[in-house]
Amino acid sequence: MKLRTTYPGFTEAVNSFFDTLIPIIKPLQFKEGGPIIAVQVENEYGSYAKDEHYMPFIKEALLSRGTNELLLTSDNREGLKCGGVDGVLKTVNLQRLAYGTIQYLAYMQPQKPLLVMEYWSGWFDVWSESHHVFPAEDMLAVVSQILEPGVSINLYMFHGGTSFGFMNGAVANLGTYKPQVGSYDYDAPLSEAGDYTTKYQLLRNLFSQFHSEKLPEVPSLQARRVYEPVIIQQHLSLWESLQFTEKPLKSEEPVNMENLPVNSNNGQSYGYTLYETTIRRGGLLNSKKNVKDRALVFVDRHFVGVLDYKSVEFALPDGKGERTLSLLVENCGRVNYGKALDDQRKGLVGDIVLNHVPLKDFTIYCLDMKPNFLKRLSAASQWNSVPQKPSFPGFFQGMLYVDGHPRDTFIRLPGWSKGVVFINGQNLGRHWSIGPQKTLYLPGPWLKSGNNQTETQSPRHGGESVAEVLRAHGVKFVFTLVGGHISPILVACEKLGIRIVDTRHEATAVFAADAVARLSGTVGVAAVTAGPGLTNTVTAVKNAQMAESPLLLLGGAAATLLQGRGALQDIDQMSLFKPLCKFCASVRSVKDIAITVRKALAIAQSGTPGPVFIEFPIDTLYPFHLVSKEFGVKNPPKGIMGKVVTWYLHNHLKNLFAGAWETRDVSPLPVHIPQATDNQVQKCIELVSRAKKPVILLGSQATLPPTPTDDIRAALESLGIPCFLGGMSRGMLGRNSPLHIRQNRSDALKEADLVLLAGTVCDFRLSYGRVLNRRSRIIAVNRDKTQLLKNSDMFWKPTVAIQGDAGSFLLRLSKGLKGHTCPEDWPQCLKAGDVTKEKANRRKADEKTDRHLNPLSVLHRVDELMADDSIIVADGGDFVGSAAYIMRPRGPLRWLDPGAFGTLGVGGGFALGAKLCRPESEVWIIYGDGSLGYSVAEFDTFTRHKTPVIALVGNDACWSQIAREQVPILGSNVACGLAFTDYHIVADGYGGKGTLIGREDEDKLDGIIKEAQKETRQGRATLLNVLIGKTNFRDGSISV
Ligand SMILES: Cc1ncc(C[n+]2csc(CCOP(=O)(O)OP(=O)(O)O)c2C)c(N)n1
Repeated sequence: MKLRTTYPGFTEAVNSFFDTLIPIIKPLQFKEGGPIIAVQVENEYGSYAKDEHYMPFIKEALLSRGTNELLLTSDNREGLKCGGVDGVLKTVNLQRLAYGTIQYLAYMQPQKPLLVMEYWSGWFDVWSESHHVFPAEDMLAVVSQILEPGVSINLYMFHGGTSFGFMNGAVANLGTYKPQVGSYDYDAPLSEAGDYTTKYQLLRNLFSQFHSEKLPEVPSLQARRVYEPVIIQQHLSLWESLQFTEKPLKSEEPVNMENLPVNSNNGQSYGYTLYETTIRRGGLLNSKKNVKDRALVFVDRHFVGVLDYKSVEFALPDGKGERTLSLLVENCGRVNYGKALDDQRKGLVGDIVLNHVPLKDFTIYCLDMKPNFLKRLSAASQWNSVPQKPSFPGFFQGMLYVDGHPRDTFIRLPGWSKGVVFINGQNLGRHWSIGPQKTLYLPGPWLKSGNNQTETQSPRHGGESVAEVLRAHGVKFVFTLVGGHISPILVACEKLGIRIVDTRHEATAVFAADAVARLSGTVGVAAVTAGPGLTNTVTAVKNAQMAESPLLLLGGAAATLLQGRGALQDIDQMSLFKPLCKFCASVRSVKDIAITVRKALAIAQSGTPGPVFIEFPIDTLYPFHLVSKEFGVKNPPKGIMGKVVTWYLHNHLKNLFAGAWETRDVSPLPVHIPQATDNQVQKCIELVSRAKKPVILLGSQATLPPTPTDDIRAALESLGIPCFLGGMSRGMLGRNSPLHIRQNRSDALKEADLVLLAGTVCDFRLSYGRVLNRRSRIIAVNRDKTQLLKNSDMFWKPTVAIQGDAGSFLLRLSKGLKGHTCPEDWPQCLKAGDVTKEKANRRKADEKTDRHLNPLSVLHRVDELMADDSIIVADGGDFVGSAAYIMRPRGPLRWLDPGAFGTLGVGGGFALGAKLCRPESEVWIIYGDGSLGYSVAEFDTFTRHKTPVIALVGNDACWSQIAREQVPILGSNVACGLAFTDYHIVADGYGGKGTLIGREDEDKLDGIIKEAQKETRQGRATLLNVLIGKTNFRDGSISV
C-alpha cells in the first residue's frame, strides 16, 4: 500500500469509500438545505506531499460525486507550499501568531478570504511527558488578534475528547516515536467530559462582542456519578487466554501484525501479538530495533524484561534445557502525521537475535482484543477468583454497580501499572501509571442502563436465585447442616424439588456431595452456615481438591454491611478457602447470584475438576423488607452525620437489591475439558503399536465425564493391554477380567517396555516415580499439568506428556490401534503371578488368629456374598487396606476411598451420597473401629433419610495401622489403643440394626451377612461389629 498517492490500491479504496460516504452527505449540504457549508479535500497534505497527482484526484473524486460546497485545504505554514490544489481555498493551522503566517497565507493566495482552519486551543499529550497546557489568556490574545482584522477562525479543539480503544495516534519526529495518550482532553474550551473551562468563558465573552444579540444561557452540565469502587473478582492469565485466540501461526521467521493470516487474511491492525519460540541457552537478546512498539519478554512465562525503542538489548538468564521465550508485542498507536505514515508495520518487523543468532520457529498468537475474542473470553470457565499473587499479564474482571440511569464517570486505577480497560466488552482505552493521563473518562452510555430498579416490595429472596440455577443444572441433592445464614437457600431448593439432606456434621455434608460428584459425573453441592459451619468442612474440601472432585460449597457469611465489624461468626472465609478451591466468590449483590453460581459450577467441572466456594452474606439471601428492617437506620444521629449515615445505608441497600429480580439466564455455561492433540495421539499410537510389554496404570481421572465408563472399558478390552486400576477406576474391568492385574505391580513395571499413566500420578502411590523403569517408554496423560509432571524432574521422564482427558485419550488410542492387540502371553504371564499371590493370600485368610476372627476371612466372605451392584466405601487403616486387596468391585464407580489426601472420616458421608445416587445398590462401608468414630452419628442420618447402608466394622480395639509401626519402632502403644466398644448398640440407638460378631459366630458368618443384607433391603441401616484378631498381612505397607 502507498497511502495518500494515486497508487491504484489506494485510489480504489478511496473510490469505494466515497461511493458510500458522499451519497450520505450530499443531501446534507447547505445548498440542499443541510448544515454542511464547506468540505475539506485533505488534511495537512503539505507535510506528506508524495504525489503531485494525488490532490487533484481527491478533488475530482469529491466533485464528480456531487459535492458542491466550498472546498478547502488546511496546512501549517510549512505545508502551505505544497498542500493545496488549484481552485480550492487554502487555509492555515496555528497556535501563536508568529512568523507572519497569516500574511504569508494572504501572499500565497491574494484576494481570497483568510481562514485559520485549525486554531490549536491547546495540544495533545504523549505518554511519559507532562500534560500540555496553553494558558487561557494567551489563547484569548491570539484569537482576538485573528478576529480583529476580519480573519475567520475554526477552533481545533473546541471540545476535548477521547480517542477510545486503540485509536490514539502517535508522533514520529526525527526518528523518535511517541504514542499519544487515549484522552484527547487537549486543554480545550470544553473539557473531555463537556465541562466549561475558563477558556470557554473567555471565548464566550469575546465572541459576544462580534454578535449583536444577547447570547443564550449555557446549557446545564451533564450529571456525573461517583460510583462505589469496583472490586476485582476474577482473574484469567494471559497464557490461559491463548486458547480463545484465532489459531496460532507457526512460522520460521517472525511475521508482523499486518501480515498475519487472521481476520479473514486481512491481518491484525491493533492490540498485541505474542511471539513464542524455544531457546536452549541464555545470553544477549537484541531486538535489532525490530520491536514495534513495545515488548514484554518472558522466559518460561516469567517476566524478564522490556524491549522498545529505547531499550533494545538485555541479558537473558541462563537455564537448563529447552525454555520458552515469549515476546508480547504491543502496537502502542499508529503515527497520524508526517512522512512516517508508510512505515507503520507493527509487532516483530524483522529478526530478533540471541547472541547474534536470529531466533526462528515462532508460534504467533494474535491478541487484537476484538469483540469476538472478548466475548469468548468472558464466557470462559477458566476465570478464577483473584489469587494472592495473580500472574501478569492477565485479564481481571470486576463489577461496577450502576443503580438508576447510568451517568458519566471517570475511572482511576491506583496501583495498576499498564493495561487496557474494557467496559461491557468495549475497549475504553489504555492506562499507564507513567502518566500524564491519570483517569479514563467513561461516558454513561457505555454502562448498562438495564433496569437495575430496586423493588422494595418484592417478597423474593436470593435463596430462590440459587435454587433456580441449581435446578437448571440438574442438581438433585443439597447436603447441609442447617444455620440461619443459609436457611433461604435450603427452603427455596426444597420448594423446587431439590432434596435437602441434613447431616450430623458439616464434613459429612461435604463428603456426601463429593460422593455424588464422583458417582453422577456432575457437581455435588453442600450448603453450610457461616463461620464454624464452614471451618468444619475444611478437611472434606481439601480432600475433594486432592481427589479432583467437582464440588460446590455454598456458605453463609456476615452481612455485607457488617463484615469486619464484629458480627456473629464473621471471619475471613475467603482467605480460608482460596487455597482449597479453584474459584471463590463472595456475592455482593443479589442480581449477581445467578451468574456467580453458573460460573462456579462450570469452573468446578472444567480443566482439572475440583471444589469451588461461594459465600452469601446474609443480606443477599433474605427479602428486601427484612433486610431493610434489620440494617436500615432506626434512630439516625442528628445533624450532618445522621444524614450521611442514612444516605450511606439507603444507598447500600439499593445497590444490594438493584436489578435483583430481572430475568436472568440460569442455564449451564460451557465446560472446558483439555484434550490431547491429534499429533500427540498419533505419536502414542506408534509407541503402543511397537510395544511388546505395555502396561496401563489407570487412575481416578479416567472415570471423569465426558466418556462413559462402559466405553472406556470397551477401549481397554480392545487394546488388550494389562491394567492396574487405582482410585475410582477400580472395578473398571469388572470382577474377573484377564487384563486386570492386581498383584506384583512393581515387578510388572520393571519388565514393561511401555507404561501408560492414564490419570495416574507419580506421587507416594508410585514411590514418586521411582518404580518406573528408566528404559520403559512412558506416556503420561493428566488434565492437570502439575500432576502430569510430578517428580519428572527427579525420578522419571515421560516420553510423551499430554495435558488432557485420560478417558477421551484412551478412546482415541484404541480407535487408532483398531485391529492391533497386545501380545497375549504378556497379560497371561502377569495374571499367572496374580493367581499364585492370591492363593498365598487365601491361605493367610484360613489361618486362625490368636483370638477373635481372621479379618481376611471375614472380608473374603463379604466379597463373595455382596450383591453385584454393590458400592464399597473405604474408611480406615489396616482393615480397609486388606479389603482393598481382597474385595473386588464389580464394575466402575463401585469403589470410593478418600484418595490422595487419605483422611479418615469419609465413611458416613460417602455412603450417604452413594446410596442417594444409587438407591437400588447395596452400599457397604468398610470401617476401621477408629475411623467409625468420626461418622457413626450418621446412622441417625441414614435412618431419618431412609438411606439404608451396611457398615462392616473391623473392631480390633486399636488404631492398628499406626500401632503396627509405632510399637516396634518407638516401643510404645500410647494413644493407639481403643476398646472393644459395642458399636452395634450405638447403631441401634440411632434407629439402625447392629450385630456383634465374634469367634463363636465363625460358622454362622454367611447367615449373619445375608441377614444384614435383607435388613438393609427392608430399609434399615445395619452395622456389623466384627471383633477381629491380628494378622501379619499388612506388614511392610505404608502406614504414616
Ligand atoms: C483425619 C485423620 N487422622 C489421623 C490419620 C492417621 N491414621 C491413618 S490410619 C490410622 C488408623 C486407623 O485406625 P482404624 O480406623 O481403627 O483402622 P485399623 O488401622 O485399625 O484397621 C490413623 C489414625 C488419618 N489418616 N486421618
